[in-house]
Amino acid sequence: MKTRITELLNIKYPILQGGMAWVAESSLASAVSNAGGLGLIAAGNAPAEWVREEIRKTRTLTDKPFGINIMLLSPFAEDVAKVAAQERVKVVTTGAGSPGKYMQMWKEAGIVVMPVVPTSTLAKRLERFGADALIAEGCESGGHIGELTTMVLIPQIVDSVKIPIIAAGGIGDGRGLAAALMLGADGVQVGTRFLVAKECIIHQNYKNIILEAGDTSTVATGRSTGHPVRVIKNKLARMFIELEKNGASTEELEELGRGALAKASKEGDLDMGSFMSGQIAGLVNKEQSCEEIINEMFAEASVNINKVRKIYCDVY
Ligand code: TUI
Repeated sequence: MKTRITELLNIKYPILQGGMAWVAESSLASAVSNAGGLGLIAAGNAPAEWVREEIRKTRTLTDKPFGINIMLLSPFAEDVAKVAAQERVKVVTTGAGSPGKYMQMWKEAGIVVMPVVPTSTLAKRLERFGADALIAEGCESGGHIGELTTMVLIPQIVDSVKIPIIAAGGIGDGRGLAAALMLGADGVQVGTRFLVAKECIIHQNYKNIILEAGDTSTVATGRSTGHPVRVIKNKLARMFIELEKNGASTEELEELGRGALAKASKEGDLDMGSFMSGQIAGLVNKEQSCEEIINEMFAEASVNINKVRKIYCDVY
């Protein structure tokens, strides 16, 4: 397969693994890259030295390109940004903010930079700043989200910039992949489905919660704080929403959320963990290797694209 993304990243399939904090480390990233996609190590809120170690570990596990995802709300974002340049990682993706101030440093280090954007205004700004491609992420995604859905966001961003667009949010199988290509994307980013990958090291309770989820199992919490986060509905999510309804302060809400990602991914704490997940969790119902996931998605997309092509060839 050849798209502007496979060419830019030198990968076999135009698929990226989402930069999932407390989830995406060397095991998952190397497995996705070895399967022909682009694996990512998620820096999340981790210190820069952890990120450096994971980069080095990943290099021992794959000789294929991989990247790191920098969460710009992290207190260590600046240090992680420097580690990316020092280690000369091939690719950096960013989330939860604008990476404008780091762009020059990364470009000078020869890094391919692909920020996540939730609007076409930010897309245009980051294209001007020198982004190589953009990940347009709809609010079907898990974790920190914007306002717009993937269906409306992708074509509008595709029309507003010249650089390639990777679609994210709500893509979990070959149908979603085919749809994203139809909307004008050159590739896709997948998070939720990789949560249940065999090479993903999260607690089995987290995997089970995703495998058992239905279409209405997630909720966006934290709209009142200006940082909405999509999670699986559980005791913590309900407490959070209740507090928000009663006008709790940002500090109070932050206190409740502190450490909750680790409680989900490391301890599998079903009540008090923050199980970030996209709305597509309802169709994620089997554990597979990253290679099986990627091969199945591209085979399924091909069948669906041919089905639609046949209908159109008969008519036009
Ligand atoms: O970043 C994500 N998803 C994430 S980050 C995360 S860790 C976290 N934990 C607790 C609270 C908050 C985060 C979990 N999931 N996705 C990419 C993404 N970026 N979605 C939306 C955005 C975004 C939002 C605003 C990107 C840029 C932006 O810019 C605002 C500005 O500065 O113009």
